[in-house]
Amino acid sequence: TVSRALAQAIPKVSLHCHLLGSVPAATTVELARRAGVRIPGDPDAESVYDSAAYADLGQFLSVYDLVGASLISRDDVRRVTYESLTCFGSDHSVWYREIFVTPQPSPLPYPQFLSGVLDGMRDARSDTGIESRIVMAINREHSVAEAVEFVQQVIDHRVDEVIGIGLDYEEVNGPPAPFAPAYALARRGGLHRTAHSESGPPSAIEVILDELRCSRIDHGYHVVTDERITRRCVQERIPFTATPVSSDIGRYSGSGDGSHRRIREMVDAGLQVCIDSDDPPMFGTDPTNDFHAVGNALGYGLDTLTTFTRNAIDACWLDESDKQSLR
Ligand code: ES4
Ligand code: ZN
Repeated sequence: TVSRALAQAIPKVSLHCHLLGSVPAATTVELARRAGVRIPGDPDAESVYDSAAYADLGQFLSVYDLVGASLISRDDVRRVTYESLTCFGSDHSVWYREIFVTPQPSPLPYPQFLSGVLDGMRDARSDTGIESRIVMAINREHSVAEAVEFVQQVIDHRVDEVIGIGLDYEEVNGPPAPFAPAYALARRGGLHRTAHSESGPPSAIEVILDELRCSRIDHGYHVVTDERITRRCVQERIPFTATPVSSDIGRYSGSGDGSHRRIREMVDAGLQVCIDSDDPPMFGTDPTNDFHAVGNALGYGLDTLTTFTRNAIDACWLDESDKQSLR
């Protein structure tokens, strides 16, 4: 185990944090009020992200959507991007981050939302040195046609900072296979690909690898329940982005150590595990806290915790030449 101070000092590369899930509570309250968006319970900054109140993933996602609906100007988007990135860079030793961006709940047109994110990235980089890229994420609860349209929009407005796509929102409402056309379009457009698989069967992981042609898996804890698929993922060095705190609170609640236990099994199996914090303020966590929590729960010291960072460097989508500067 390591102290919180040491967990904080460990250099980190963040591959699994959502922009809309990274807005500080006080900012959400301010922007929602200004936008005329009502968050249930008429909350203040102390209660807006009361994670105990998320009965299930759907309830969490409805608050998450209201955060997005509160971003009504390009500067709102710039601000939340900036606040989240500077916090990661200054307070949690995150040197590089690939941000999941879902512009769908915001009323802003895609190009304006994108330019707000780019502004925030540029300002955060010049103030704290943090590097970042964008992973545009499909809402799997919406139609495949909308997903294809979204990926086409990403390609039409392509900038160097947008390096890939993801598949977000509730897996039971949007299994991966039907999204193959959207993923094929992204692949032809030169975009990297990942997808969430947190609750699904192990077979969903093979669909994500073989039909969506993804190079990593978000969560994927259930991989260890299938020996053959586990062996395959070890052999192919498939990266898994685990989020210990959010997965315990959000989906394994009751068991207390559900995701941690799975993470140990994944590490012991020789899988390439990365650690991240998903939606930090919404789940009362941050990158330091997730490293600290997993270290504490599983008895990992500096050696294993830095391996998580090394895995994330290997797994990230920077060009080899840019990756060298992180190694
Ligand atoms: C999400 Cl499935 C899921 N889990 C956590 N945060 C999210 N944001 C969007 N989809
Ligand atoms: Zn996630």
